[in-house]
Amino acid sequence: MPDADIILYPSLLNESDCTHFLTELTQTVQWRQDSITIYGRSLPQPRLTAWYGDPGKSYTYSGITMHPVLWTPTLLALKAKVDAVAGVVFNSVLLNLYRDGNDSMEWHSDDEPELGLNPTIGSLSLGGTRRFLLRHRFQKELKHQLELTSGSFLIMQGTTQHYWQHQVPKTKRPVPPRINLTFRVISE
Ligand SMILES: O=C(O)CCC(=O)C(=O)O
Ligand SMILES: [Mn+2]
Repeated sequence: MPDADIILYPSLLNESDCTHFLTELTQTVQWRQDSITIYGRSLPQPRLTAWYGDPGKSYTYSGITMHPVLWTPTLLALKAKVDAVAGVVFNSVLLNLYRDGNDSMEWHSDDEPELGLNPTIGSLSLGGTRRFLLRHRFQKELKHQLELTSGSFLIMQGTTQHYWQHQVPKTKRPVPPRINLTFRVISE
């Protein structure tokens, strides 16, 4: 993929770890459903979200500012694992819970100013497999898709967010719940 730097580890976590973390995070994370304003209309986001991290590492996207809940031991254990693989000390994580195929995430880039230039995003998936689509922002014919299976870990780094957008589309196939954790570095 031109203008991108993407690495996929198909199975960072084994199946029993995935089952364990999926159950625990589903039950213990402080999930919320924020509303976003699209064309002047306020609509609930089609998924549940949560923002955890170091104190003071707030994050604003689509007009929503999220203040971090402090790390739990479970999230710190997952962070230690992904830090080591990505070679980055992440200081925050956005969690998304896709309850079924009707939950989704729209086209976007992770390019908020607080992520800095050329951010490294570490994306860990648990539960149902979902399709992850990528499209080039300026060369419309350039497209790519990945299946993010349970236990997979996707790193997007370098210029990826400048040139590419990504999404998790809705699906009519029956899919089990999925949690995705995108670890990030919020700069001061
Ligand atoms: O659920 C995913 O795989 C993608 C999540 C994502 O793009 C994000 O949180 O910014
Ligand atoms: Mn994203």
